[in-house]
Amino acid sequence: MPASDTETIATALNKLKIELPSWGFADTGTRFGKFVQPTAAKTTEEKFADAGQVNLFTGCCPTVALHVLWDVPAGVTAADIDALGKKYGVKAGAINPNVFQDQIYKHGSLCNEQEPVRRAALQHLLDSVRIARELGSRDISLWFADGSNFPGTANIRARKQWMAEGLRKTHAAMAPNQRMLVEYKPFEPAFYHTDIADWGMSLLLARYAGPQAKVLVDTGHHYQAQNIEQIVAWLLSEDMLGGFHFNDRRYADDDLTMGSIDPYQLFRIFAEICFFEWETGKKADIAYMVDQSHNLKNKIEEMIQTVMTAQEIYAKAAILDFPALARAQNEQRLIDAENILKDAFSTDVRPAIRGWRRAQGLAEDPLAAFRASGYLERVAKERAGRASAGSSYA
Ligand code: RM4
Ligand code: MN
Ligand code: MN
Repeated sequence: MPASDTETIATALNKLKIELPSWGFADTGTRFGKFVQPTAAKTTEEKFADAGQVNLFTGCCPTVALHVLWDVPAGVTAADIDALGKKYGVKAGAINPNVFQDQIYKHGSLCNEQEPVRRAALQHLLDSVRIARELGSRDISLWFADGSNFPGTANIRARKQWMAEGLRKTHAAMAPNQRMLVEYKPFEPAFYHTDIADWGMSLLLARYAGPQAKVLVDTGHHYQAQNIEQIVAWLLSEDMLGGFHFNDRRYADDDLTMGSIDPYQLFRIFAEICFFEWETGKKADIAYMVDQSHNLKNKIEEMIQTVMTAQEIYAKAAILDFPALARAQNEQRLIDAENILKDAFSTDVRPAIRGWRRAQGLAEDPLAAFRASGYLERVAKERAGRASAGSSYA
């Protein structure tokens, strides 16, 4: 590998920060049940401790996304969370309100036909904005389970209007340095219509909400064969891409490990981002977050695997020969343009990444180093036999 590529990779990795989901460390399940792990985090403190381990060994995960109901329930203060952040070396990241779990949200939250339910949802969003501000978190990450299961049962236009109003009121409560990220998902839990089903709906709603609202792309929230990198390119060109929830999928919102099914898809997404940055000279202001939760793999090991994959694929995109790519595109040399992508994707960037880790004082192989640390054995004993306190989904 040319020295210039090694340098490009180091520069790229210095910039790449990945936020971990608190719920990825807790026991979660499928619709059919939960397989519990003795080492799973049972409390918010344990989630911070586990996220701290991933950051310790990878050096690039300084923040952890929190779900308000699961991590900051009534009685927990910003000072409590701050103290955990200091103790474990990771700070609170994006704040995720939860307007899908309570019984009142059976028919939706901000889009609910019943005004008192809409009001309760709005109040929770406003509380979440306040919590985020107290924690010094920039991003409020919004995902709504709102939708309907049967044709004719919902007034789709009225619900859109209620959503727009609720988001506008939430936006009005934000401090100037805060952002609202609007996530979309085509189906599940609703299977006939979902109120925010795709990136166009998120984009429109974000624009209604106000200038600090952007779109959040969860890679698993698309129909099969959807060209996700095109969505990324469009949102970048509109300055509307606020963040990602990374995961991989075979069928739908499978939340499998990033890059495990289709690493080339992930590469194409990173390639669009790096291309945008090269062409415009601007740094894309994107929150890179992981949204995964595994009940078969060990959770901390899986997060380390995820972060290592993210770094590897990102490094491949960073070394793309953009001047040559732009020339090939303009001269309509299709095979050459396509091969420029493939050459970068086929490059073994791992030696350069190991070198970057050494220079950072990190272990070359974070997963092996974590396994050798004895952390899992220790927490398995400490956490054995304790039930988790509703700190995640399912
Ligand atoms: C949803 C969506 C949200 C996540 C919840 C738990 O499918 O991806 O981002 O917070 O799951
Ligand atoms: Mn998500
Ligand atoms: Mn999801």
